[in-house]
Amino acid sequence: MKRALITGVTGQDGSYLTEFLLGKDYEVHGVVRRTSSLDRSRLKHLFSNPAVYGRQLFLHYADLDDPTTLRRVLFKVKPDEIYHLAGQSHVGLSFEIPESTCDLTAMGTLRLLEMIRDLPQPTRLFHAASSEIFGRPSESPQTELTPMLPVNPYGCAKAFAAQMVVVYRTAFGLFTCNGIMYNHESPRRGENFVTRKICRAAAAIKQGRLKELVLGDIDAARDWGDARDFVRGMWMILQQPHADDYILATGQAHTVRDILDLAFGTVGLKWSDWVRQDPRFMRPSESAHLIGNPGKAFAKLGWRAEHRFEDLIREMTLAEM
Ligand code: GDR
Repeated sequence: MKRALITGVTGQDGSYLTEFLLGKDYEVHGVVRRTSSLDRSRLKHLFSNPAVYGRQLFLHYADLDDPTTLRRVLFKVKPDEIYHLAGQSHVGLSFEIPESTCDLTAMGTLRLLEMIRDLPQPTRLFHAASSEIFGRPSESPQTELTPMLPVNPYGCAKAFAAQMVVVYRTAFGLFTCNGIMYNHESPRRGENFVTRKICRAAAAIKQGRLKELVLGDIDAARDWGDARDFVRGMWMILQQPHADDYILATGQAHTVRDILDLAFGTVGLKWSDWVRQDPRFMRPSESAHLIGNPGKAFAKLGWRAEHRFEDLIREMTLAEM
């Protein structure tokens, strides 16, 4: 039985990855912050299953900004694979709290790399990097070789962390990999991200619980995929004979307007009757042309995004109903 350790286990990706790895017969260890909210709703169904929790799934308290706690967990668990998903993941918020974003996302990853370097037994690391490292890229779609040009504090933190993952791989020979992941969504997406915010609002307006939806830039375009495809990609990246970096993306761009069309269309409403734009939700600098070329992941891993964007937005809206 392989043993996996997941940071950020209570998040959208952490919860799907936990299910995926349990399905592959892994022993799964999740790291949770003692200070974080007790919202573990995404994993509740597993915690309440005595055949799983405490037998195949375990939780440990540790914190990326408290290295001793994390080191202790690493030495105790001795994971074969580490999936590093934790961090402050909201781009808009990173303009408000740049220092803690960088401390957690950039320095937190470096601290983890330092611990892995000291481990007596070898382990494999997957780091959840982001398309935001490209910011306003010189080419579109982007590949693993496109230069990093982040335009927000979150992107800078991820660029630092992703490059450190490469440094530790090349300088110290560690099995450390980046998944350069484009946006990926699901009914478990956090409520502040635009897909979930829209799907939730469409359902609430339809049911008379909300009067309007206030958004930022509705012409913004992104490469939106399905989180369940992405966690499969994370695992595939760590099963390769050699450590490497891979873009995980659909290769197709949609706009916020497309999400509005699909979500409000699902509940039989015209979004323009209910949506208002407000500078409050506009970002001081907006990333652009973020479309990923997943060709390497397909050629080397056999990975591709299987879910369709249209089905995903409909599913997310119906889940809110
Ligand atoms: P993003 O996701 O910043 O791409 O980062 P988000 O859903 O927040 O924004 C997507 C696009 O929608 C525009 N937008 C709004 N966004 C939010 N959150 N709220 C609004 O009201 C709104 N109106 C318009 C944004 O400006 C943007 O263009 C996500 C995160 O998961 C990161 O952690 C991850 O690294 C990247 O995707 C890839």
